[in-house]
Amino acid sequence: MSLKSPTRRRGAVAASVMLAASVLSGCSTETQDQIKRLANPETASVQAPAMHDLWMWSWLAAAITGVLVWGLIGYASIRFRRRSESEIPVQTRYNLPIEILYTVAPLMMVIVLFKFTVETQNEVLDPDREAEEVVTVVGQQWSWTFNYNLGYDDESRSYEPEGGDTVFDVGTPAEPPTLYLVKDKTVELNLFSPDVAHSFWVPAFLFKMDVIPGRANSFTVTPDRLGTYVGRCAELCGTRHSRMLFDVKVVEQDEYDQHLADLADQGNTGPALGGADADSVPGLQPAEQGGEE
Ligand SMILES: [Cu+2]
Repeated sequence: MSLKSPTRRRGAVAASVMLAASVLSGCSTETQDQIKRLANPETASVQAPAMHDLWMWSWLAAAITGVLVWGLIGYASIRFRRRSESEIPVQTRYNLPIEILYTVAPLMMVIVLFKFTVETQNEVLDPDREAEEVVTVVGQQWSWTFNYNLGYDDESRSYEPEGGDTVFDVGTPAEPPTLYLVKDKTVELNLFSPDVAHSFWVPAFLFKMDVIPGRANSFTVTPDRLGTYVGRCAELCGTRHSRMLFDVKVVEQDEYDQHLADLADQGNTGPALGGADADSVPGLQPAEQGGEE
């Protein structure tokens, strides 16, 4: 029996349908939801959906472009294939309309993607968004220090207490720290590094920003879902980069206040810009505070 017999073919189709069904039904609801979001985690901030939409529409645009290109490749290779040994198909070169299309079409796509990316970026990084809490995040080799009520003063170019006494929490590679944030409250996160470049990344916020020595990066975010989320360093920063993990705990206001009070009780008061075992680079400390060296 040849492979092309109808029975064989029907058998093959039935087998692949069953395989697809069993593979898909084997996925948990969580995995299926994640497939629907094209691998994005469930968002946990007010700003995240804008980035999620950009992600989904970009994939849709890429998929349409892909299908169109694959279709044209298939069509061209069948319609214009070489039909005999003696004759070579028509060779098209220097066709001006086609050359212009090749140049203009990708340019248009890049312009459209650029427009939507800039619009999303402006919305997410809106510098006029008012923050109600302020935290200075220190990324140090190889963990994080969270300074609550510590802001950055542009004029004096230094970190100053803001909105209360500064308390901090230091993590180590063995004991990753937890960043507490209040649900529905916009927080300003100032990013400081005493050593090398790190990157502050919370996947559930669909956001990361580099932590660069000598540069005062900052952004605001409004967590909108209670829960604990993973965070990590997204910049290869040395031997134990992979251990540079932390948790983000989005809580109600009273639990946040209690956490800050607990840190004060433990004696974790005042700014800590060096981290527990950071090798600070001289000259990168803001004026007066110096950090721990
Ligand atoms: Cu790092």
